[in-house]
Order: sequence, then C-alpha cells, then structure tokens
Amino acid sequence: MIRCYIGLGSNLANPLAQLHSALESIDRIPVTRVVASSPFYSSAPVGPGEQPDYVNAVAALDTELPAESLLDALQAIENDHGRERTVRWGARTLDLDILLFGSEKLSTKRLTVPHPRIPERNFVLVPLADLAPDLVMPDGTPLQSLLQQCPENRLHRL
Ligand code: ROI
Repeated sequence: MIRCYIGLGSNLANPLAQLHSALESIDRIPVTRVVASSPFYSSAPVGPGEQPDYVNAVAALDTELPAESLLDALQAIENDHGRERTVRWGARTLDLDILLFGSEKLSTKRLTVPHPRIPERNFVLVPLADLAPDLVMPDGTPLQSLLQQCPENRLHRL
C-alpha cells in the first residue's frame, strides 16, 4: 500500500462540482481509497493568457496500483469529465496530477514524480500542507521550507 497525493484543479463548468465528483470517482478506482481531502481553495490562474480562477485541492490516497496504472485511471476520470486537451496551459474542466507517490522518484515519458512544479505552486503546497504539514519530499526537503520559498499567488480558502 502506497500513500500518494493528488492535485485537483478545475476552472470550467462548475469547478466545485467537478472536484466533488472527481473525489468520488477516485475513490472508485480499484484497490485505491481516498483517505483525506484538503479544503478547497480559489486560486488565481497561473500561466499565460486570460482564464477564469481555479478551484484547487489535494487528496491523499492509499493505493496498491503501480504509478502508471494510477495515472491511467486518473486520465480516464479527466476524460469522463469532458477534458479536452487543446491548448497547453489552457482552461480545463478537470486536472488530476500525481504529486507524490510514496517517497518514490519516477521519471518516465508519461510521468515525473514528484511533480516538478510543486515548489512554485502555492495552490498545491498550501492544501498539501493542510493534509500533511510534516511531510518531507523524497529529496529530503521539508514541505514547510518549500512553502516559505514559494512565490505568492492569490489563494483563498472556500
Ligand atoms: N493555475 C491555477 N491557479 N490552478 C491550477 O490548477 C492550474 N493548472 C494549470 C495552469 C494552467 C498551469 N494554471 C493553473 O494547469
């Protein structure tokens, strides 16, 4: 059994409902359980162009799936939620990112874990710290030190 953390984000088509429904779908993935979910946050979009604010959250899962099978299951849920992969960094109905997979470091064509953008995203770090304030990254960096160094971006708890 591996504890992993998933980032959830949506900024289209009722983001709050997207995240609630995504959590239910994740809990139905075989040999996988949602053990905790963070509060939801409203967050200013990061990246180029104009787009609506996001709702972001983090979920803690226990799974017996290998990382790439978990990725398959998460991508199927994104697709069920009407995700269209058109523009990179564009608005999306549902984004599910594997942030951490136990203390593993993975680097394949499809998957880099820990998620490489964790340190620059307060919409990931803040909800992750709600769930696991004492977490230490696989490279030994405490989550709290990432939080202290993270750039500011408008974020408020819903
Ligand atoms: N910006 C915010 N605030 N939240 C996200 O989940 C998010 N996801 C993305 C990009 C477009 C980079 N910006 C984001 O993929």
